[in-house]
Amino acid sequence: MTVLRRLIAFMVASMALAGSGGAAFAGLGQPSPWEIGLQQSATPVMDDIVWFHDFLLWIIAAIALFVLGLLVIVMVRFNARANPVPSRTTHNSFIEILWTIVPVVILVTIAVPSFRLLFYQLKVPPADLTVKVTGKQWFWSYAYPDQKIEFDSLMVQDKDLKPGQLRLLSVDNEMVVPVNKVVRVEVTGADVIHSFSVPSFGIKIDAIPGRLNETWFKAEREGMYYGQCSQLCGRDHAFMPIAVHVVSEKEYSAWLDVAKKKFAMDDGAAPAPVAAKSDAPQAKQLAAAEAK
Ligand SMILES: [Cu+2]
Repeated sequence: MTVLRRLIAFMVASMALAGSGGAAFAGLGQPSPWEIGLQQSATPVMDDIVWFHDFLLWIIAAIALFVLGLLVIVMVRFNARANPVPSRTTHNSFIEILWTIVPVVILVTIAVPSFRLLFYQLKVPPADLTVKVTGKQWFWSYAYPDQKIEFDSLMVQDKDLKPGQLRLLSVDNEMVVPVNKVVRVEVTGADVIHSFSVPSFGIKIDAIPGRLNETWFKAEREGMYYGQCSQLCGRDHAFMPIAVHVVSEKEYSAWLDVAKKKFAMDDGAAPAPVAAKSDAPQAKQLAAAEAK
Protein backbone atom coordinates (compact mmCIF):
# COMPACT_ATOMS: atom_id res chain seq x y z
CA MET A 1 0.00 0.00 0.00
CA THR A 2 2.98 2.36 0.40
CA VAL A 3 3.34 2.41 -3.40
CA LEU A 4 -0.24 3.60 -3.71
CA ARG A 5 0.22 6.24 -1.03
CA ARG A 6 3.39 7.54 -2.70
CA LEU A 7 1.68 7.61 -6.07
CA ILE A 8 -1.20 9.64 -4.67
CA ALA A 9 1.20 12.05 -2.95
CA PHE A 10 3.07 12.53 -6.24
CA MET A 11 -0.15 13.21 -8.16
CA VAL A 12 -1.40 15.72 -5.60
CA ALA A 13 1.97 17.52 -5.56
CA SER A 14 2.18 17.80 -9.35
CA MET A 15 -1.41 18.98 -9.53
CA ALA A 16 -0.77 21.72 -6.97
CA LEU A 17 2.28 22.76 -8.99
CA ALA A 18 0.31 22.89 -12.23
CA GLY A 19 -2.45 24.87 -10.54
CA SER A 20 -0.20 27.57 -9.13
CA GLY A 21 1.93 27.66 -12.30
CA GLY A 22 -1.16 28.21 -14.43
CA ALA A 23 -2.14 31.31 -12.49
CA ALA A 24 1.39 32.69 -12.63
CA PHE A 25 1.80 32.14 -16.36
CA ALA A 26 -1.53 33.46 -17.56
CA GLY A 27 -1.45 36.93 -19.09
CA LEU A 28 -4.09 39.64 -18.81
CA GLY A 29 -5.71 40.14 -22.17
CA GLN A 30 -3.06 38.27 -24.08
CA PRO A 31 -1.42 34.86 -24.19
CA SER A 32 1.94 34.41 -22.50
CA PRO A 33 4.84 31.99 -23.06
CA TRP A 34 4.37 28.60 -21.37
CA GLU A 35 0.87 29.54 -20.36
CA ILE A 36 -0.97 26.65 -18.72
CA GLY A 37 -4.18 28.13 -17.33
CA LEU A 38 -6.77 30.43 -18.83
CA GLN A 39 -5.98 34.05 -19.57
CA GLN A 40 -6.66 36.30 -16.59
CA SER A 41 -10.24 37.40 -16.20
CA ALA A 42 -11.42 40.97 -16.73
CA THR A 43 -15.20 40.50 -16.60
CA PRO A 44 -17.72 38.96 -14.16
CA VAL A 45 -18.62 36.31 -16.77
CA MET A 46 -15.00 35.25 -17.11
CA ASP A 47 -14.68 35.17 -13.30
CA ASP A 48 -17.48 32.61 -13.27
CA ILE A 49 -15.96 30.64 -16.13
CA VAL A 50 -12.64 30.46 -14.28
CA TRP A 51 -14.43 29.35 -11.11
CA PHE A 52 -16.37 26.68 -13.01
CA HIS A 53 -13.21 25.46 -14.72
CA ASP A 54 -11.40 25.07 -11.39
CA PHE A 55 -14.46 23.45 -9.81
CA LEU A 56 -14.59 20.87 -12.62
CA LEU A 57 -10.86 20.27 -12.33
CA TRP A 58 -11.25 19.21 -8.70
CA ILE A 59 -14.14 16.87 -9.52
CA ILE A 60 -12.29 15.33 -12.47
CA ALA A 61 -9.12 14.91 -10.40
CA ALA A 62 -11.04 13.22 -7.58
CA ILE A 63 -12.75 10.80 -10.00
CA ALA A 64 -9.48 10.01 -11.78
CA LEU A 65 -7.70 9.35 -8.48
CA PHE A 66 -10.56 7.16 -7.24
CA VAL A 67 -10.53 5.03 -10.41
CA LEU A 68 -6.74 4.84 -10.31
CA GLY A 69 -6.94 3.64 -6.69
CA LEU A 70 -9.44 0.92 -7.63
CA LEU A 71 -7.25 -0.25 -10.51
CA VAL A 72 -4.18 -0.42 -8.32
CA ILE A 73 -6.08 -2.40 -5.66
CA VAL A 74 -7.28 -4.88 -8.31
CA MET A 75 -3.79 -5.25 -9.74
CA VAL A 76 -2.10 -5.75 -6.39
CA ARG A 77 -4.64 -7.77 -4.44
CA PHE A 78 -6.44 -9.74 -7.11
CA ASN A 79 -3.72 -10.84 -9.51
CA ALA A 80 -3.32 -14.57 -10.19
CA ARG A 81 -0.42 -14.93 -7.78
CA ALA A 82 -1.92 -13.06 -4.81
CA ASN A 83 -5.41 -14.46 -5.31
CA PRO A 84 -5.19 -17.92 -6.99
CA VAL A 85 -8.81 -18.90 -6.22
CA PRO A 86 -11.08 -16.16 -7.62
CA SER A 87 -14.39 -15.33 -5.98
CA ARG A 88 -17.50 -16.21 -8.03
CA THR A 89 -19.47 -13.14 -6.87
CA THR A 90 -21.56 -11.64 -9.68
CA HIS A 91 -23.97 -9.25 -7.97
CA ASN A 92 -23.89 -6.80 -5.11
CA SER A 93 -27.05 -4.72 -4.83
CA PHE A 94 -25.53 -2.15 -2.52
CA ILE A 95 -22.65 -1.36 -4.88
CA GLU A 96 -24.96 -1.37 -7.89
CA ILE A 97 -27.24 1.21 -6.28
CA LEU A 98 -24.19 3.22 -5.26
CA TRP A 99 -22.63 3.33 -8.73
CA THR A 100 -25.94 4.48 -10.14
CA ILE A 101 -26.70 7.18 -7.59
CA VAL A 102 -23.23 8.63 -7.09
CA PRO A 103 -22.72 9.55 -10.80
CA VAL A 104 -26.22 11.10 -10.84
CA VAL A 105 -25.33 13.22 -7.83
CA ILE A 106 -22.03 14.25 -9.47
CA LEU A 107 -23.77 15.21 -12.72
CA VAL A 108 -26.43 17.26 -10.93
CA THR A 109 -23.69 18.99 -8.91
CA ILE A 110 -22.05 19.95 -12.22
CA ALA A 111 -25.28 20.83 -14.04
CA VAL A 112 -26.55 23.39 -11.53
CA PRO A 113 -23.62 25.89 -11.75
CA SER A 114 -23.21 25.05 -15.45
CA PHE A 115 -26.75 26.15 -16.35
CA ARG A 116 -26.51 29.16 -14.04
CA LEU A 117 -23.38 30.27 -15.94
CA LEU A 118 -25.00 29.61 -19.31
CA PHE A 119 -28.00 31.81 -18.50
CA TYR A 120 -25.72 34.51 -17.08
CA GLN A 121 -23.77 34.59 -20.35
CA LEU A 122 -26.81 34.55 -22.60
CA LYS A 123 -29.01 37.11 -20.89
CA VAL A 124 -27.73 40.52 -21.95
CA PRO A 125 -28.25 43.05 -19.13
CA PRO A 126 -29.36 46.62 -19.96
CA ALA A 127 -26.44 47.95 -21.98
CA ASP A 128 -24.62 51.28 -21.67
CA LEU A 129 -23.13 50.91 -25.12
CA THR A 130 -23.74 48.87 -28.26
CA VAL A 131 -21.01 47.87 -30.66
CA LYS A 132 -21.75 46.04 -33.87
CA VAL A 133 -18.96 43.77 -34.96
CA THR A 134 -18.76 42.46 -38.52
CA GLY A 135 -16.36 39.70 -39.48
CA LYS A 136 -14.93 40.07 -42.95
CA GLN A 137 -12.32 38.25 -45.00
CA TRP A 138 -9.98 39.02 -43.27
CA PHE A 139 -10.46 41.78 -40.77
CA TRP A 140 -13.07 43.09 -38.37
CA SER A 141 -15.31 46.14 -38.71
CA TYR A 142 -16.65 47.92 -35.65
CA ALA A 143 -19.68 50.16 -35.70
CA TYR A 144 -21.07 52.22 -32.84
CA PRO A 145 -24.62 52.82 -34.13
CA ASP A 146 -25.55 55.32 -31.38
CA GLN A 147 -22.42 57.37 -31.94
CA LYS A 148 -22.58 57.02 -35.74
CA ILE A 149 -19.05 55.69 -36.05
CA GLU A 150 -17.80 52.85 -38.19
CA PHE A 151 -14.28 51.70 -38.90
CA ASP A 152 -12.18 48.73 -40.02
CA SER A 153 -9.60 47.09 -37.83
CA LEU A 154 -6.67 45.47 -39.64
CA MET A 155 -3.72 43.55 -38.26
CA VAL A 156 -0.38 45.39 -38.10
CA GLN A 157 2.03 43.63 -40.45
CA ASP A 158 5.32 42.33 -39.00
CA LYS A 159 7.41 44.97 -40.76
CA ASP A 160 5.25 47.81 -39.41
CA LEU A 161 5.27 46.73 -35.76
CA LYS A 162 6.15 49.52 -33.34
CA PRO A 163 7.79 48.81 -29.94
CA GLY A 164 5.23 47.38 -27.55
CA GLN A 165 2.96 46.09 -30.30
CA LEU A 166 2.33 42.39 -30.43
CA ARG A 167 2.99 40.28 -33.51
CA LEU A 168 -0.23 38.82 -34.97
CA LEU A 169 -2.37 40.58 -32.33
CA SER A 170 -1.95 44.35 -32.67
CA VAL A 171 -4.26 46.20 -35.04
CA ASP A 172 -4.39 49.66 -36.60
CA ASN A 173 -7.76 50.68 -35.11
CA GLU A 174 -8.78 49.08 -31.84
CA MET A 175 -12.31 48.77 -30.56
CA VAL A 176 -12.41 51.24 -27.64
CA VAL A 177 -14.83 50.87 -24.73
CA PRO A 178 -15.17 52.49 -21.31
CA VAL A 179 -14.32 50.54 -18.17
CA ASN A 180 -17.11 49.19 -15.90
CA LYS A 181 -19.82 49.64 -18.52
CA VAL A 182 -22.02 46.94 -19.96
CA VAL A 183 -21.20 46.64 -23.65
CA ARG A 184 -23.65 44.82 -25.87
CA VAL A 185 -21.86 43.23 -28.79
CA GLU A 186 -23.85 42.47 -31.91
CA VAL A 187 -21.96 40.12 -34.16
CA THR A 188 -22.47 39.25 -37.79
CA GLY A 189 -20.48 38.09 -40.79
CA ALA A 190 -20.18 39.79 -44.16
CA ASP A 191 -18.94 36.89 -46.26
CA VAL A 192 -18.30 33.61 -44.44
CA ILE A 193 -18.66 32.47 -40.83
CA HIS A 194 -16.11 34.01 -38.44
CA SER A 195 -16.08 33.91 -34.66
CA PHE A 196 -15.56 36.86 -32.35
CA SER A 197 -13.65 35.76 -29.29
CA VAL A 198 -11.85 37.57 -26.47
CA PRO A 199 -10.57 35.09 -23.85
CA SER A 200 -10.18 37.55 -20.94
CA PHE A 201 -13.81 38.66 -21.40
CA GLY A 202 -15.08 35.09 -21.60
CA ILE A 203 -16.84 35.70 -24.90
CA LYS A 204 -16.83 33.67 -28.10
CA ILE A 205 -19.66 33.99 -30.56
CA ASP A 206 -20.07 33.10 -34.21
CA ALA A 207 -20.26 35.86 -36.82
CA ILE A 208 -22.71 34.41 -39.32
CA PRO A 209 -23.72 36.14 -42.57
CA GLY A 210 -27.39 37.07 -42.50
CA ARG A 211 -27.71 36.64 -38.75
CA LEU A 212 -27.21 38.95 -35.82
CA ASN A 213 -25.77 37.23 -32.79
CA GLU A 214 -25.57 38.96 -29.48
CA THR A 215 -23.31 38.80 -26.46
CA TRP A 216 -22.07 41.18 -23.78
CA PHE A 217 -19.19 42.01 -21.50
CA LYS A 218 -18.40 44.38 -18.68
CA ALA A 219 -14.67 44.94 -18.46
CA GLU A 220 -13.68 45.78 -14.91
CA ARG A 221 -10.03 46.54 -15.56
CA GLU A 222 -8.49 48.98 -18.01
CA GLY A 223 -6.03 47.63 -20.55
CA MET A 224 -5.61 46.00 -23.93
CA TYR A 225 -7.44 42.77 -24.53
CA TYR A 226 -6.70 40.60 -27.52
CA GLY A 227 -8.58 37.83 -29.22
CA GLN A 228 -8.61 36.05 -32.53
CA CYS A 229 -11.10 34.86 -35.08
CA SER A 230 -12.05 31.41 -33.82
CA GLN A 231 -13.80 29.92 -36.82
CA LEU A 232 -11.76 28.72 -39.80
CA CYS A 233 -12.70 31.34 -42.36
CA GLY A 234 -10.15 31.06 -45.15
CA ARG A 235 -6.63 32.02 -46.11
CA ASP A 236 -5.98 34.77 -43.58
CA HIS A 237 -8.00 33.32 -40.71
CA ALA A 238 -4.93 33.53 -38.47
CA PHE A 239 -4.35 37.18 -39.36
CA MET A 240 -7.55 38.92 -38.27
CA PRO A 241 -6.94 39.62 -34.58
CA ILE A 242 -9.35 41.37 -32.25
CA ALA A 243 -8.04 44.18 -30.04
CA VAL A 244 -10.24 45.84 -27.45
CA HIS A 245 -8.90 48.83 -25.57
CA VAL A 246 -10.66 49.35 -22.23
CA VAL A 247 -10.16 52.93 -21.04
CA SER A 248 -11.47 55.31 -18.40
CA GLU A 249 -14.69 57.22 -19.01
CA LYS A 250 -12.68 60.41 -19.70
CA GLU A 251 -10.34 58.80 -22.20
CA TYR A 252 -13.32 57.19 -23.88
CA SER A 253 -15.11 60.47 -24.50
CA ALA A 254 -11.85 61.99 -25.77
CA TRP A 255 -11.49 59.08 -28.18
CA LEU A 256 -15.13 59.46 -29.16
CA ASP A 257 -14.60 63.12 -30.13
CA VAL A 258 -11.74 62.19 -32.45
CA ALA A 259 -13.46 59.07 -33.76
CA LYS A 260 -16.66 60.95 -34.64
CA LYS A 261 -14.64 63.03 -37.08
CA LYS A 262 -12.32 60.30 -38.29
CA PHE A 263 -14.79 57.43 -38.60
CA ALA A 264 -18.09 59.20 -39.25
CA MET A 265 -20.62 56.66 -40.47
CA ASP A 266 -21.81 56.80 -44.03
CA ASP A 267 -25.39 57.88 -43.36
CA GLY A 268 -26.67 55.76 -46.21
CA ALA A 269 -27.48 58.74 -48.49
CA ALA A 270 -27.74 57.74 -52.12
CA PRO A 271 -24.56 58.46 -54.06
CA ALA A 272 -24.83 61.02 -56.83
CA PRO A 273 -26.04 59.20 -59.91
CA VAL A 274 -23.39 58.93 -62.58
CA ALA A 275 -25.76 57.68 -65.23
CA ALA A 276 -26.93 59.80 -68.16
CA LYS A 277 -29.69 62.31 -67.46
CA SER A 278 -32.45 60.20 -69.00
CA ASP A 279 -31.47 57.30 -66.69
CA ALA A 280 -31.39 59.44 -63.57
CA PRO A 281 -34.72 58.31 -62.03
CA GLN A 282 -33.71 54.69 -62.54
CA ALA A 283 -30.31 55.27 -60.95
CA LYS A 284 -31.98 56.98 -57.99
CA GLN A 285 -34.32 54.07 -57.55
CA LEU A 286 -31.40 51.67 -57.66
CA ALA A 287 -29.50 53.71 -55.11
CA ALA A 288 -32.55 53.87 -52.85
CA ALA A 289 -32.99 50.11 -53.11
CA GLU A 290 -29.34 49.63 -52.24
CA ALA A 291 -29.61 51.94 -49.25
CA LYS A 292 -32.38 49.74 -47.87
CU1 LIG B 1 -12.45 34.84 -39.55
